[in-house]
Amino acid sequence: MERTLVILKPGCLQRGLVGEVISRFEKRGLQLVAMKMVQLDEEILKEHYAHLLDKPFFPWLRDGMMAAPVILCCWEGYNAVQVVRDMAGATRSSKAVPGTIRGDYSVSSQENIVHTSDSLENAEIELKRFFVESDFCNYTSPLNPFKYAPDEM
Ligand code: IDP
Ligand code: MG
Repeated sequence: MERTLVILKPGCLQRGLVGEVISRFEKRGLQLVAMKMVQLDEEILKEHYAHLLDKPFFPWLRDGMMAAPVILCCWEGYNAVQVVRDMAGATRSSKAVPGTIRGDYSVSSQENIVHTSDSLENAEIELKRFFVESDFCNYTSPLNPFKYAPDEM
């Protein structure tokens, strides 16, 4: 089954939306396999947002991501990368569809509540960036037969 990285951004924490957002992933049927709260620094943000380093908004994004701690989560499930990405909604929250996390809790392009990996390949790279192997908890939910067909597990 796929694993993907979600970062609950500083705004999610400061606005008291952590439980709300985690609850959505749980209710969708995704399984939490790793989680930790950390203060990000400039070095790791330059790596994580390398594709945006030359954008004029990068310094604001970097400072926003360091403005408070974040919560790093790894969610596991069938098609988890795309499922989680779709649940987050469009990057520009003002365009995000209601019902998505960004579409329900934000209007900003920068302060958009969550980071989600955009491909299976990047999910693997990003999970290695923030977690070590022993952070991942391997357990099987007894509810899996009620959440999945045999070929989806
Ligand atoms: P994503 O988070 O939906 O994958 P990316 O293009 O990878 O979007 O951008 C990473 C983060 O950079 C966004 O989540 C957002 O916080 C910020 N960002 C992206 N585009 C803009 C912009 O045009 N203005 C301000 N911040 C932006
Ligand atoms: Mg991205």
